[in-house]
Amino acid sequence: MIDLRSDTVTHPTPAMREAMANVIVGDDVYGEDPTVNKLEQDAADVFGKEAGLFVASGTQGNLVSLMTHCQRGDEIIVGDQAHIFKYEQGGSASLGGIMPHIIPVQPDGTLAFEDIEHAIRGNNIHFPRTRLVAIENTQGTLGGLPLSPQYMQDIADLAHKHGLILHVDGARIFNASTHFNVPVADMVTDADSVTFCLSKGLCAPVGSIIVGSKEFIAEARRVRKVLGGGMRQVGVLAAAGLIALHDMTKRLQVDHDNAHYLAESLSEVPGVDVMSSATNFVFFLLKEDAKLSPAEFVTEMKSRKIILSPYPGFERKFRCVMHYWIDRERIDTVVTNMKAILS
Ligand code: TLP
Repeated sequence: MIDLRSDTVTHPTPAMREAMANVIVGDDVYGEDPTVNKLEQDAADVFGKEAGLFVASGTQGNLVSLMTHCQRGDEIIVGDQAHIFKYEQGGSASLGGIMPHIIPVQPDGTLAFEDIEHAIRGNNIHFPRTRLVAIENTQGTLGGLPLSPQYMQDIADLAHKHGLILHVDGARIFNASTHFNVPVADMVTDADSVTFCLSKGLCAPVGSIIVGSKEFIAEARRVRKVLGGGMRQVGVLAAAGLIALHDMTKRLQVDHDNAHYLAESLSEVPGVDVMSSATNFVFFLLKEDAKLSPAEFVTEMKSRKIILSPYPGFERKFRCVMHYWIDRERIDTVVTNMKAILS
């Protein structure tokens, strides 16, 4: 099968499977799993932060971060296209009592500073308290768009100028740092917390990490526990996470080059409009006058062992995500099959 739906579909690499089989573990709720402790400290070091916390998923990382930073009734400023707002079941509201104040995500993936400033509440008994700004890098829904180190610094400065916290949903922050060819620490220098995912393009089977100050992470550890996220001999997963963090982050340019190659090749397929290509994402539209309907297209591709699906919430917009298990040969196979069924 060639699965293009997401980089979340990646299986662990052979090196990860070997490391997982041989790892030393302990009870992480007691803080006694040496592999988890190493992963958390290594991640903190890589990001230039004091401490790290291994969590089950990106969704849990964002939720734990927001619930640690905010009190019930607080408000966060977040983009209307952000994963936190669109694809996390409103968990910060339903579980944390945190209200999202949404502002438009700009076509380049950023939040406009005037929109942020406009959204900040004054000190008035009628208003919730604005506590935090959340920014996503790379911005997923609009196409895996990388936000520059300068923008990240500016938004941190803006948040802090107004006494607000900056949380970064950096599920794919290594794709952004690869794009700009800067160390990931330089992307988040003054961010108060960052969540990043080991289980997407970095191929670990499970897990994300939150990094931030020692004090913040100590509190986040409590919140993770109450959300059912205290995991015991989780070194079996952290072993794969260490390879994700140290090795797999170094190869992401290959995925970006492959995305570019796929986008160019797709422009020759009838019935398809390439909408965007950035970092490891390619979005295309199956045109109204295409030979097949979206459902027929998906079924026909599946019968050829290629998995594609419309992006959640869209009928004709498809996302192809490049990752370790997709090479040029597989891309050629995808394009050849699409030409065959859409011509
Ligand atoms: N995104 C998934 C789907 O949920 C859409 C994907 O296939 O891209 N932040 C961002 C920016 C994400 O893209 C995702 C996952 C998450 C957070 C949540 O991560 P998980 O799936 O580990 O909870």
